[in-house]
Amino acid sequence: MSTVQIPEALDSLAIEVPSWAYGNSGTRFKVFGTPGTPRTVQEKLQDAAKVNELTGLAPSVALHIPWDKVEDYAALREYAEGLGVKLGTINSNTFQDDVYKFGSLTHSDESVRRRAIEHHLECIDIMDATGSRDLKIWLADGTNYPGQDDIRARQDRLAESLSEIYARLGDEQRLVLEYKFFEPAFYHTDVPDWGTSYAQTLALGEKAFVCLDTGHHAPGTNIEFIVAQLLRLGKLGSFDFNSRFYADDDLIVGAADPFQLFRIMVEVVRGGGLEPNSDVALMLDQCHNLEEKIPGQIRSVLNVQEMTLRALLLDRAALAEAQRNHDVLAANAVFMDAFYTDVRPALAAWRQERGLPADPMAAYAASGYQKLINDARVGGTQAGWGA
Ligand code: AOS
Ligand code: ZN
Ligand code: ZN
Repeated sequence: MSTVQIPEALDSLAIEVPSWAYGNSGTRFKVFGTPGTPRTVQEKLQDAAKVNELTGLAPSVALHIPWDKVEDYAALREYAEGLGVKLGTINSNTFQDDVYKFGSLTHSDESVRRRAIEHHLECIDIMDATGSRDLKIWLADGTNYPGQDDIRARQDRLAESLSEIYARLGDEQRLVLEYKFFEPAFYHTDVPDWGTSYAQTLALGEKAFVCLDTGHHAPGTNIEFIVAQLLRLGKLGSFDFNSRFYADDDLIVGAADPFQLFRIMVEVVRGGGLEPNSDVALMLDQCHNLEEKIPGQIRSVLNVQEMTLRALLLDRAALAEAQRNHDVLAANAVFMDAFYTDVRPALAAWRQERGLPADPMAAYAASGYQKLINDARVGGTQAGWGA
């Protein structure tokens, strides 16, 4: 019998899954196709609904426009709700058209900026139909060589473009601006860090927030410090969770460094990020190049759940006392005790109490769903990263 008591706060944990995680993806060297890969956005939603059905953790699905473009978004919303999931964040895309070679919202040519702004306004129209709250903007904008463009003028143009997009948001809608320190641009990126995203979103207003992708920092960056700071400033809007060994690897969250995920969740809890009505949305931004996609997503949401529970179990009173006494080793021991707690048996029991499978990974393997989709989804073009 486990002695771990699960706090109520865990009941409301919700992690949004990305539609693109169910499509084929790879590196610039090769995209390995897998059987059963969705051919349509509806099939991606079916797979996401399976993840939610087995874990109870993933009630919404992020879409990427135009990868998930359909004629009728209200109908897509109904379709998703029929499967028991909601349509979540709408991700804009200004990184794959030739016209954006030298930038999108920051481009020096007014007509290119106009086109990029119009794309975002269209994304907000889609949000109106899907009932989505968040517009997530990640820009590939940047330069490769010093002197290539005026980096300060690009900030001004970014601010101007964003303010036009922001003005179109409804009362209940938000804009989240994601930062990334490099790639595809290699000299400078126009939104490289949380400070830039913070400065830009602060200027926009209170419906604009920062999106923190855990894979978008230089090695060694103390990400939990950024989490603490943004929560303190009331500007942490969302996470794109994934893990990385080198750059923007987009691997399963908690796989490369579970301790880092724990430390991040400790700050999320500390900053009120799990409380009802918190501003913080938890999302995955991952690709499954080698592993099967649906179990890859199940493993991911379970990893977030496990580290969240360990963070909730941190004995904050004992920690505060050790900190007050400047007892460095005692404080660290309290912290590590929470991290080393094996919460898996308690979570298995907790799931069963809620009518969920004790082991969602095993339940998926036994469900026959993979064979069903492998057989059914033949013909047509399989969706991929960008399809
Ligand atoms: C790109 O590196 C970012 O992480 C974005 O969130 C992007 O939109 C996402 O990875 C889907 O391509
Ligand atoms: Zn991301
Ligand atoms: Zn990324």
